[in-house]
Amino acid sequence: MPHVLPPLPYPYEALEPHIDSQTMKLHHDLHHKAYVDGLNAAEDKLAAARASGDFAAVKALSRELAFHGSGHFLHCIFWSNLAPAGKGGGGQPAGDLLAQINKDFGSFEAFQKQFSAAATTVEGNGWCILVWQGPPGLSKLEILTSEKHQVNTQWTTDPILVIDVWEHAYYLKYQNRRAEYVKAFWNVVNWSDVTARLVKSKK
Ligand code: MN3
Repeated sequence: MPHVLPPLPYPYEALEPHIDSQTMKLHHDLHHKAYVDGLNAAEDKLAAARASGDFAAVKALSRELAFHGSGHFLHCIFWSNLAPAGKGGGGQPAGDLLAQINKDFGSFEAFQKQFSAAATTVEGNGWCILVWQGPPGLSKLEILTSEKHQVNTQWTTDPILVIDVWEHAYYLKYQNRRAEYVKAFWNVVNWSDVTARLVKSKK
């Protein structure tokens, strides 16, 4: 089954003024679409290699699979992590997520400062990712960054909150002012979605 580009769960302009409509349209319709197309192409070529027994290109294809697959799946989480400000987006988390954040980071304020600092200082293209570290004995939230998203930073974790800090995610509106984009991001975080991801990961 080929992968398909999922529609945004809200209109392009829904996150204004924090994330602008033109960026959302380019980011979703062109950038995310390219990952979906690239992932399908890599899977098709790997299937052809298995059918023919010719694995001469497997090194490049494995990289394509990781690059486009990671790009596709992280963007799916990113879109669903966001919601219009004041209509599901922004504010603070509650319930299980807030309790876990307080346990692992001391307070929501301390968590938010660490996440913002980590997102702002990722070198070049990348992501800042809140993950659930699932194996028994670990069971905690951690903030990780990925400078090349084809390279996973910890294979045992589930990403539950991600921010895209590749330049295409903010350059039209914020140019080189990534810190302003990261600050605006908090106004559109959909904490219900992040909490649901945490609850599912803990099971
Ligand atoms: Mn992106």
